[in-house]
Amino acid sequence: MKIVRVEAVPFAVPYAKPLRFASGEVRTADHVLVRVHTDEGLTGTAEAPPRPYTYGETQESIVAVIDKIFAPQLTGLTALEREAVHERLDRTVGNPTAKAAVDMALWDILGQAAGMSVSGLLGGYTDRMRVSHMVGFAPAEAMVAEAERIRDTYGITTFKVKVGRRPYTQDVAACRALRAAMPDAELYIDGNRGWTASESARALRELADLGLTFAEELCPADDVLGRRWLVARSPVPFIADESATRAAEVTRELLGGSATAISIKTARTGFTASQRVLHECEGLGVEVVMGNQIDGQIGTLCSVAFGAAHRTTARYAGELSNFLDMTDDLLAEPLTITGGTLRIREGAGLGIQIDPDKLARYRQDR
Ligand code: MUC
Ligand code: MG
Repeated sequence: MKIVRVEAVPFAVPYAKPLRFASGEVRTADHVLVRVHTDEGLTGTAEAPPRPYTYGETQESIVAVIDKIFAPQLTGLTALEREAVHERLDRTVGNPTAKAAVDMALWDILGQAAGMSVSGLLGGYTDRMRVSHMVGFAPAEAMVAEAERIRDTYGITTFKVKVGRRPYTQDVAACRALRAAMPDAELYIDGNRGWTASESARALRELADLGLTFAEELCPADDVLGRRWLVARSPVPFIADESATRAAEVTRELLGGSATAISIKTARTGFTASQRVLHECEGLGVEVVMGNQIDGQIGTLCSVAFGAAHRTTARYAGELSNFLDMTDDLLAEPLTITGGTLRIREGAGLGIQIDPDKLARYRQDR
């Protein structure tokens, strides 16, 4: 299981409609396919989504850090030596999605070598997750229409509503319209740091009767005292997402009173570090949600493999549906969401089969 090659292939798939949120927007899935090859002919596969507004990574930087730094560091180690792999990856600061994709590709190799599913190796709790859909910025009527279409087509009844616009009253109106249209839906909000602490507090007060499940990153964690003030007043668990991208940040945000729940994203912590974050949260009695890094189908398969593997991550609906906004993907067999749930792939490893024609069509390096 010796690593002989680490491949980073940039590809670009257009979105059918852009996804907009307070910190940015996505029009093209300009991701990087990461493949780790072994001397025995096994190939582990994952994807890294560049999110410059969240981590500073770009498609070019992900390819460069893998080609120039990670690939030479990892070649010669085996897929079983994950601690040694991470020791080497950690010599480079940042670059979370590049590191996470390498980690997940290594787990894919381990699963294939063992003839077992990665989800089973991670914990094997269940074979599916309920799905939560993220509704991006649009006029309130369009947000309602989108949520109703997703509910009617896929049976999804949990929605994360993007907020953080100014004035905050337009987001309050959108949330009220969604609640009026879907009295039984689970709704929560994500501000991507768009509001100040006091705007967030006013919005939460005006949304108090809607029965929201969570509030996420409404104001910046860097506004340290304002954020603590807000979190102390939040009527629902306050999720740290982009402010808690690794275990040490999770510790800081929780102990500092800047969050009371955590979004776990395999796109940034892979499987190895996501388990560390999960176990930390379980030990502290802090709720977690499986988040979405606006993943394609490969990333979504990774998220559901992890989320379904553990009791705590399977408790709430996972954010697993944003690939629906993309016009196409690389998987030979596309993912399907039915009855509001997404299943893990059967078989050894992660079950990722790339369609070579699609890869040839969408890759950006040839
Ligand atoms: C989310 O949960 O915030 C948008 C920006 C990002 O970093 O992730 C997405 C979704
Ligand atoms: Mg978020």
